[in-house]
Amino acid sequence: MEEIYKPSVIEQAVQKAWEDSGSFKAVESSNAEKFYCLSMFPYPSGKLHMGHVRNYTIGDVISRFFRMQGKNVMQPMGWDAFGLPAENAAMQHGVHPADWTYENIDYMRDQLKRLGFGYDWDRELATCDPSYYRWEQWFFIKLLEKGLVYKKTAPVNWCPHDLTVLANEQVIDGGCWRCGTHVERKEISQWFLKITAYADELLQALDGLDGWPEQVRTMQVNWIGRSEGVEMDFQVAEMGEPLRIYTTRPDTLMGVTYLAVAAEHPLALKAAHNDPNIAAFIEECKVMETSEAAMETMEKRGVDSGIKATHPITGEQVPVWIANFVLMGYGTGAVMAVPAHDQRDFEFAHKYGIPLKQVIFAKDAGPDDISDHAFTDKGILKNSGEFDGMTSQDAFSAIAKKLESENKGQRKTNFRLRDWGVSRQRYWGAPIPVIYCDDCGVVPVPEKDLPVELPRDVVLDGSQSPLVAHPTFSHAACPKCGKDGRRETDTFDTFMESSWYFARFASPKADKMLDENANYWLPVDQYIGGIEHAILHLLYSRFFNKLLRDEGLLVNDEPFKKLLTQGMVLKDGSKMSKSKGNTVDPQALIDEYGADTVRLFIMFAAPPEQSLEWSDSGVEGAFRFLRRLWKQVHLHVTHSQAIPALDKESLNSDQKAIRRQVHQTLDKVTDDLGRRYTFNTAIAANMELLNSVSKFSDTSDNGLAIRQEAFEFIVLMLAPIVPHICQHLWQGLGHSGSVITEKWPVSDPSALQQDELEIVVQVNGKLRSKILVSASATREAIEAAALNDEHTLRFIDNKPVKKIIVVPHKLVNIVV
Ligand code: HQ5
Ligand code: ZN
Repeated sequence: MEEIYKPSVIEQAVQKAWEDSGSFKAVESSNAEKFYCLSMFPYPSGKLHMGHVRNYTIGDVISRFFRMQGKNVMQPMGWDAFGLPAENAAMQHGVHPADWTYENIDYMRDQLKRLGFGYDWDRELATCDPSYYRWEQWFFIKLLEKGLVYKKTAPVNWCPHDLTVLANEQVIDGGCWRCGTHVERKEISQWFLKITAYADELLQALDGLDGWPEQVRTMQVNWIGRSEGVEMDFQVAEMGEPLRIYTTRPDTLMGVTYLAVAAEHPLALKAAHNDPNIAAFIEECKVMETSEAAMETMEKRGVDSGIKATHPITGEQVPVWIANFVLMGYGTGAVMAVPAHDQRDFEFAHKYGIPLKQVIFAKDAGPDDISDHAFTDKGILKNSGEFDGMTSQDAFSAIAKKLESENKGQRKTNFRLRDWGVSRQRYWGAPIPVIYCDDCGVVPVPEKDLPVELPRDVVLDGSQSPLVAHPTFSHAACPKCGKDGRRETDTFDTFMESSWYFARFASPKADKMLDENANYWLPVDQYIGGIEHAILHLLYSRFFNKLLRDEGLLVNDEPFKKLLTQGMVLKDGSKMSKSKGNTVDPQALIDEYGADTVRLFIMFAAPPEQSLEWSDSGVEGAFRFLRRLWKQVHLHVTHSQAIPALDKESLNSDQKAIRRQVHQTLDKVTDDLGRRYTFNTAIAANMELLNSVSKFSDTSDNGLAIRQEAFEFIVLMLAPIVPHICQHLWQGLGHSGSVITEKWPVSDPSALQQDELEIVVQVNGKLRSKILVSASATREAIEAAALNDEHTLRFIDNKPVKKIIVVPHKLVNIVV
């Protein structure tokens, strides 16, 4: 064993040995329990960020720990390779998105290998590979045939100058990111996946996900947003159809003073016919962002349509307004407005001088004044005719019942969740596999013609969609009748690819979407990733898992048994990011200190779910610890030729004490790594143990044997975290095999046994002394020992003892 710790030399040697022996190749086996550990796969954006390093180190530590515990572990890695960044890079640097992507993949793959992550690289996949997305296209067609996919018009952000659709992040202060032209709202026909058909199951099943953080489950509950309400019709004389609205507050129905409809609503278009002001307002509404965030914060504006609707209970005529905050694609495109009891309606009514009618009052004379804001609590009804005096809750039922009996409405459960729009008018994505025919309509591409490959020869200049502009891509014969048809030029949202990659990793080479190995490995036992995916990715994956199940490809209901959401990596208190210029490049640190130091620092600096503040001195400290560990082991092995066997029967109390610490530490670390995932305290315990062992200078046979055991345990316990150095130390300690194939040690009960216990002595409830008593001492013996203790006696001060309370193994309280 070398005297000096040289990480760059040993790490590469260990990595080569792993690679040569296929150490992390996972095979299906019936002997050991499987353990599928997955970290969220990266966008190949260029190089690894420290956040990736944190995410992937956590996954690797868990994988290596469970492997040592005897599990059949599978840990894969791949690339979430489609998406906008590749197109942007192409435009900025004149490089093809495919080349950019694959170059990044090569670089980042090297970085991951250099960090020593134990991936089964035979399972690697890139979602931009046609052999991957062909199955996504195949599955989409299955869903289309089942009616779980449909087309409808939906608004997009449109740049009238560049003639292109913009993603929400390409709209900056309402303007196009490239040319600054004011972005318009445009309705275009797009593909949707019917996730709402699974809304109930997606909600119910959250209860069973007890391995998920409560916070994530709550976020999904809110996102799905199940509500109980009433759907009802307001008759409109001018229109062929009544206005249908939905409310979760039917108790406020008697307080309705207007209705509001979307600018695209047929009623609005009708009103615009004879009123140029209305027509102008509708035009203005087209020039508007559509993101939920933008809708929330924009100025609420509207115009009176001049049309009246009939209140379903009072028969009153209420005005119908056209408003920019009502969207056609959302619900029915019409809402009832109760300005006295809804803040948005309140502000709108004030702005346009629409009257308010208060119908809900605080139950017990609480504040219900509506002079400067709406009263949104539930309460008691007044000004509500036959419903006066009812509670909001009773009024809900009474009003619903009345509407139902008069055929004007009914109770309805609604979901906030919308169907998932998967069309993107972009180049770098998986083509949507359908062909449009004038005679046959929408025709799916036949299975034998899959994949529909993305053409390479495109012009990316930011204007138009490259696939629309492509000379041949959109020309395709109708698969049904053979006539000239038009190929779909939209591509899939990249969340489509990340919604099933976890399953493909389990059958990566199958000549179908998934084979039986998917059911061997799934569900993922431990999933690790950022909280930013708490809603969309994790919901879409759960949805896809259910779709795959219902297609007969999977048996499980849920994809991820346990979820760990790691915290952010911060520098100087804020998130490390390029734009803030506060990033730390992992590569430079790996080069300087080695992978083990980076891994150790990142696992030591904070518990995994909390944010981690970067610290250069912390990195230094991690390196120094590894150097100290190396030195201590080196010292030990150079001073002991043959290690004598431990004679447990003849240990003195110092030897017993240090051995007890070794085995106690093992129990603690086992719990920290395998159950609590508090890697930081596991490391701290090993640091303390190393300190004690360094001070333990006993050179007797038993002393040497104890030190050998202690070092072996430390090396085994740290192996999941710093595997390279541990591999070398393991060999240094005299073992020929590889530490990754070692079994996790088990503590020796006799080592844990304690002969003497420290007991706290209180006098009148105040801590006054500590005494050592035999672990098997009787109550009487403990009392006697306490009354003999000189500190205790000083505080008793010859006063008569009234009572002695003994809490076994813990304390004695003497009352005087
Ligand atoms: C982090 C950072 C950067 C990253 N491809 C998607 C993705 O988020 C994942 C798909 C399953 C939808 C974490 C991030 C995520 C993982 C990969 N990370 N800090 N890719 N600065 O490359 O913590 O939370 O952006 O779990 O690394 O991130 S990614
Ligand atoms: Zn046809």
